[in-house]
Amino acid sequence: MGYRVAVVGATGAVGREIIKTLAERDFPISDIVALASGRSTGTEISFGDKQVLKTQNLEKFDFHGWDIALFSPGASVSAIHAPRAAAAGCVVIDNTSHFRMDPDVPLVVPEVNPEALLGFRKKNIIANPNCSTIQMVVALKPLHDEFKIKRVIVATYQSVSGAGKEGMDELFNNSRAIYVNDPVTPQQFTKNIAYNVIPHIDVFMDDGSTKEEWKMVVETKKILDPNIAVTATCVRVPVFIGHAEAVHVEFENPVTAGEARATLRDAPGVTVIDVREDGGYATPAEIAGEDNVFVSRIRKDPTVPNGIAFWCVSDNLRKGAALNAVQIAESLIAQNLLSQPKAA
Ligand code: 11C
Repeated sequence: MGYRVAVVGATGAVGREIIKTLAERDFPISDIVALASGRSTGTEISFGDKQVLKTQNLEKFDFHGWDIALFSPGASVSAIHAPRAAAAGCVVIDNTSHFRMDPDVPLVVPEVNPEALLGFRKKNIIANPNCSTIQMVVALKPLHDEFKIKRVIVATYQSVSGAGKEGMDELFNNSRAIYVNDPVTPQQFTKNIAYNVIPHIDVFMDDGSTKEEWKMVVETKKILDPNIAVTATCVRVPVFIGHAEAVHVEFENPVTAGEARATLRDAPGVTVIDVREDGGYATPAEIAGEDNVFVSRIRKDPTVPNGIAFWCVSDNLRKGAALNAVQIAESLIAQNLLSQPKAA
């Protein structure tokens, strides 16, 4: 017995990763459909070793009779089609920013706040957080439980795959253009991304921060604790896959680097790689394709009372997007929150 699962935005970088993750984790599926905008209709995508899905047109698709829809198109597409799927009785897990701050939509990282899923029936929609938020809260949660966080200062180093396949193509093409002395024309990014870093992700807000930075603040509060103060600087770097973050945390209670390290070693979804020698830390190139959040460089921040600094790295397409969405579906099943699968 399995569920009827729709994957929306199936031809994008995250959509493809969702289909791969469902197959790898042997998610209980009786029927799966790949959906995309009209122009991608007919694209073929492998599901596991044996099945090839031919993408169908989202606009014309009837969600009645489908159990779960994992959405990863643009936010404006989710805004129209996620409520349509939800109204048809299909549980929507949406990876876009559109519904995240809706008080009637749970925003969930299963290692952090699985209990928030209890409220999902209000709209039949669950939101998947932003990739940079997900990896940070997975690392912060066990530390908050033990030592109570007051304030977080984070600087991110975000890979171009956060901007989709087009972002990856632009890094490749711009790097090549520089080598062969061709002109470089930025399209997905505001400046040349090859051999450069750009302190700008998503649009500017009125206060001078960017929307990516705002998301890290408000999503962390919604998922973890509204009393935690967060300030972020989000930076695009010329890396294909894997976001990195330098995180400085001030706690209410005293904590040593050893205690923080021991707490993180026991935490679900976290791998500690922290040897104080050359190469004794994780970098994006090594963790691409992995499921966990990797934490390194755990040390005292002596500039504040009860301060700890660390470095964390995670695959933004997996834990930052596809894997977290599939884990939400798995958590719904584990908590008996889904109705019995619908027959095809
Ligand atoms: C990036 N974090 O790296 C973004 C991508 O709100 O879901 C995901 C944007 C979002 O560009």
